[in-house]
Amino acid sequence: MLRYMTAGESHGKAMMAVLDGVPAGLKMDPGFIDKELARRMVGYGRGKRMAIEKDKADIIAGCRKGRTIGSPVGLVVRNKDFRIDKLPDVISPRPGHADLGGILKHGFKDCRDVLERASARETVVRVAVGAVAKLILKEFAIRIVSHVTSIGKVEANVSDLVFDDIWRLSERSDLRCADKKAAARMRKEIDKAAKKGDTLGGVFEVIAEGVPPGLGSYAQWDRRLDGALARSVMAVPAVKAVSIGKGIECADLFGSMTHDVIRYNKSRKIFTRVTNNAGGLEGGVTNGSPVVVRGFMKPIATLGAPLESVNIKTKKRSAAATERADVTAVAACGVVAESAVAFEIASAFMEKFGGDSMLEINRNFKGYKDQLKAQ
Ligand code: EPS
Repeated sequence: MLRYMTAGESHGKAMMAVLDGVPAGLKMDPGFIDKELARRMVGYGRGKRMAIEKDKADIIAGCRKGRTIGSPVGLVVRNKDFRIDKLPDVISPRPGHADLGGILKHGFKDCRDVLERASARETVVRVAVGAVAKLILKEFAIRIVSHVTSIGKVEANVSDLVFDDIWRLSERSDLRCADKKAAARMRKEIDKAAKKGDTLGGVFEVIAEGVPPGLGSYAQWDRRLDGALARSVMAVPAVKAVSIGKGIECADLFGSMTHDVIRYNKSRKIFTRVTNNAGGLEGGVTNGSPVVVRGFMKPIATLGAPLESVNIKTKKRSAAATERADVTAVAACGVVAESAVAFEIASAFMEKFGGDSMLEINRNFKGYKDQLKAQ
């Protein structure tokens, strides 16, 4: 069983995570983890904090001589902008942020006690965890990428692109958008919002390719992989909706237009699909098609031209607090969601093929592949 927890405040000493259940014998790749952290920092419209930090993960537990040893993996990312005790109080909660709910919940007199932990800075270690999950999945040729499909009202057109195109084009784009023309229009929208002191949300898509059929389960509600994915992606800060495959569009269509026709490829001895409207999941179980999850991100809650709020001390109307923040962070949000998807797929993979070592998992997976071919 894979599980993790994180700790750390945005302007505290460091962000940290403990990832438990990593099999022994996994080759650690610190360079890969740091590359993943760098992908999260990218994005036109990101705030000044990203220019201060140069996120690097320190692997402080769970490894010996470059390989995991079956004990919990400890990951630490130090904050350059460490000044939590020197920062001013925040007394006008920002609409859309955790500020108000957080102070009411704890009886705090300063929203900073909330926002330091509620900050999306925490996602830096979710990405470190996701990178380790990706290292497990890589061993089984499972690849995961995300790309931005819209910012505000500007939509990308990626209908004729396959996984490798999306991978290549999104990696090159400062908005992780595979449609160059749309990205140019998105940048203009972001500039416009920045000028007005406003923020923008958008939509990202995460695609996991090479996922074998049979991960997850229809037999118990909490083992359905679609449910686990939805929860994990929804738990990424600022995500307000999650959909799988065609998602909400399915509600408008006939069944005949929605479900993916089944074929059999005799030479490869595998069942295939003509389309992938299900986004790789049927009945909470993977079907061998790519897993496609979309996340819908609201605009960042910290506005340069703030909305109205209330001073929590005087109870008088006042402008909401303004902190340094991003104008948009949909590209980063997509990278964080990749980590969420990697973690959930790796969890389901471990549940099905689980063992204490990579050797054991490899053996179990090979046996299953042979079984599928003999079906
Ligand atoms: C973030 C770090 C934060 C914010 C942002 C994400 O750093 P700071 O508050 O020092 O500027 O830039 O967080 C938010 C937008 C938010 O609302 O919490 C990061 O590392 O991703």
